[in-house]
Amino acid sequence: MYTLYYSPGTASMAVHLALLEIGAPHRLQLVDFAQDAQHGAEYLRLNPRGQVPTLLIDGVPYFESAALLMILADRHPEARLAPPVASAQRAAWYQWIAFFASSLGPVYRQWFYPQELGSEEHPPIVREALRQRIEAAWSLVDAHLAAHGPYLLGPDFSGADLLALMYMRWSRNMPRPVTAWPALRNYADLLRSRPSWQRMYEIEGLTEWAA
Ligand SMILES: N[C@@H](CCC(=O)N[C@@H](CS)C(=O)NCC(=O)O)C(=O)O
Repeated sequence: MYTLYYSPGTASMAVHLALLEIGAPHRLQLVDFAQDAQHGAEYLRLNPRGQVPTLLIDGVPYFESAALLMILADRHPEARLAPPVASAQRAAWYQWIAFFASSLGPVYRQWFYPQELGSEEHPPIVREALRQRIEAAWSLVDAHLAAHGPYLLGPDFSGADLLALMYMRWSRNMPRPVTAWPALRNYADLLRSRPSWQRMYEIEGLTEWAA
């Protein structure tokens, strides 16, 4: 049994999707951002970063969405969220997960949390720099998908696509949402037609960017 500490539409989404794809029994525990519950003493004992997601596995808490996705893929090989270890596909799987976690995750964080860079609102020069970095990352993914899609690993869906989908959704109110890139648009539509996406929307109570 797993317990996922989550908040709707946030970085817990990729892990929630993975649990649904796997069909693994799990319990959801809302971390109420409106109450600043992520910074409460009880939650900080589980996740000293004060962020979601946290996943309890056999009572032990782990954090970082990309890591949680990889852990779940390893624990449930029958769900085929990860290609076989040491295969060329597995190498590409690591590459894309690391790419999203390192090239997009932190930059999105800076975009959405300007106070962590020292101001309530980004000065235009900082906002522009972040915008360019986010769009450069998406341009790279778009070119890859146009040449080698429809999924990150080509013909086969994998857990890396769940991480990509979460980050794609976060672009919806940005100057250039991912749906403005042709291959990314098709990719988003393909992934949003999965039952796990629709189920996750119902459970988390989301409406925007449903499909
Ligand atoms: N690198 C982390 C980022 C987690 C993160 O930034 N979570 C945000 C929601 S998307 C959060 O918990 N925000 C609340 C806060 O920082 O107070 C991951 O991928 O798990």
